[in-house]
Amino acid sequence: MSWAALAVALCLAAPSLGWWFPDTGEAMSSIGRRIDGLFYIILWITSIVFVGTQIALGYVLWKGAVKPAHEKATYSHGNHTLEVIWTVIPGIVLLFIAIYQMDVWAAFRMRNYAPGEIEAIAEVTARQFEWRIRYPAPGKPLMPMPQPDDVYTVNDLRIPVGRPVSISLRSGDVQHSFFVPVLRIKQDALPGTVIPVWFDALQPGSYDLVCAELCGWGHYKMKARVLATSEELFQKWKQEAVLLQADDGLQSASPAESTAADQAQTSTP
Ligand SMILES: [Cu+2]
Repeated sequence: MSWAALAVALCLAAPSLGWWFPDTGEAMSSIGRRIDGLFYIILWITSIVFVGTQIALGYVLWKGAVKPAHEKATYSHGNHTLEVIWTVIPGIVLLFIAIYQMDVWAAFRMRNYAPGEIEAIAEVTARQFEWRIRYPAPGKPLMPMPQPDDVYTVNDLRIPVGRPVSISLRSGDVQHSFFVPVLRIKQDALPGTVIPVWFDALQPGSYDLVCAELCGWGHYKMKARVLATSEELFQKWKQEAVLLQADDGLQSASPAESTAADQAQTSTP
């Protein structure tokens, strides 16, 4: 009974045990660091079990080797107590892991759990075989449908560093997966669905964005970059991009509008 009480207490305390596991600082996003913590706890549990079983195996081998030759090994079949123990302990460990990870999962998947106000900075549309990105004009919110003054890039997602931002992820054709390994962010892009994904970048840098879902012959080349810069540089870049796009529009037949039309066409499932 006391064992059961201990197991229940351990499971209930699981979400608050994060401080046990040091932040290694390898992930470049706050949620990434918590995801790393989940991997480390599993690594610790499996390491302890591995070392423990190897020590037990070594001990049994040693004990058998030093036995006098005339002593026979005892043979036994079935042990109810042992079977209960090696069923209940892994069960408790699995329950512990299941409850322990809930907090991190909720923080990543539910926007309500994300820290602070989150600005939707861009719409990212995955399509065979590139990432099309649409930003609202400086000072404007991201609208569900393309606007004439939106800014467009291909395979180049710019974000400000140090604050959580969200993107609206969609697919223009088949299933893709938005994967930024260094930020530990992975989310499938599904045709006909707009999925908000929030994340932050803790340090400025250029991070690889790849597709993690086999989506056709050109899947291998469906890579882009996430460029995390300071807030000032991000805003400056967006203002320059708007002017550049307007300039292009004067010289040719308004590519911004044609891209917007193209975007509207491709993003409608
Ligand atoms: Cu792909």
